Amino acid sequence: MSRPDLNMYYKKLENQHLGPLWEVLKGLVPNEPKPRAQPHHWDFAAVRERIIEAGTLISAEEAERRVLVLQNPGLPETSQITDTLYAGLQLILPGEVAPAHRHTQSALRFIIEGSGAYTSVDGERTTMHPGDFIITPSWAWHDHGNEADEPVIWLDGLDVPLVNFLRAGFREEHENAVHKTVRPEGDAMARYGMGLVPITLNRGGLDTSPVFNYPYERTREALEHLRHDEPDPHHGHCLRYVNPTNGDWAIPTIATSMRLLPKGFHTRPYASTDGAVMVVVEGRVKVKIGSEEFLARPKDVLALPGWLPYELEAVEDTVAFTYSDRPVYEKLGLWREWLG
Ligand code: 1HN
Repeated sequence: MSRPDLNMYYKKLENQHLGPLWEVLKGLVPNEPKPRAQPHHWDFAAVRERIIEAGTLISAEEAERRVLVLQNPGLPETSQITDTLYAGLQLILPGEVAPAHRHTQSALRFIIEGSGAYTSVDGERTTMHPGDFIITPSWAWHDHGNEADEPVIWLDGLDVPLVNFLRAGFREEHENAVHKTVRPEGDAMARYGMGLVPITLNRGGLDTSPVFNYPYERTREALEHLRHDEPDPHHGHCLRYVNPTNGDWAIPTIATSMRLLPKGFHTRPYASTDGAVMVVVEGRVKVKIGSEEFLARPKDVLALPGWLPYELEAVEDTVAFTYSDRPVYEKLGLWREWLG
């Protein structure tokens, strides 16, 4: 039905920077979340070719960070893997340095391939191994380097879309490409990662876990011990990475966890308001997200949009890492889950 009177009225409103709520109300306040992100699977073997090719075209120093962004097909040109998260795959070749900078966005590195590169966080280095979960806290100086003899590839996960939405992004370049080492490797682990913390630590703890490398070897061992339990019907054997100073998630804006799914185990359908990114570490797993199905292998990455039910079926014993922005939803009273 054409309403010339209304259309003329809307023109007048527009000129005065006004708008009729009744035209947009249902979109502003949906019955339930409608993520723009789509379920997606990145096959690592295919992506790896493009990453190695990038290594022949641009240096880490020139690129500042040599990264291929995982772009969700439902969110073109946003550099987003879900509606609120960023993901990219970074390559550093032997002898290269990715120069020191800092920003208010929090970052995680999940090591995919290669050993012996390091990342330095506020002057302490940690050596990377596949499966390690490494943290760069908000506003911490960080640079990466590869003093080993093989390429190293990791997944970067950041809260970039969220920080940009909040207009809270700040960055600085360090005057030196490589931050000077001020503490020996292992210092943070010794102080905070052994079930002990300094007696002088404030009881409220620290926002971000001071343990900035959670080595895969230890995570894998912990999961192995859970095998004699019944797996949780929705999560399998799943452990969350914890900030030892306050018991909260290791990063204040990003939840991280690692799960073991025994061969043949099939999770019940599960959905939650937070969007998530999954990386397969070991095994082979059928992943059903909404109405789409993928077969995922080690190093493959999956985008799990929020509020879309997913199921996992382990074809072999499977280990998978997941990160999401659940802590933000929780802190804002917006976290909901659906157990199918
Ligand atoms: C960043 O600082 C790194 O430090 C990687 O390695 C990816 C993506 C967006 C913004 C900052 C890094 C990034 C990033």
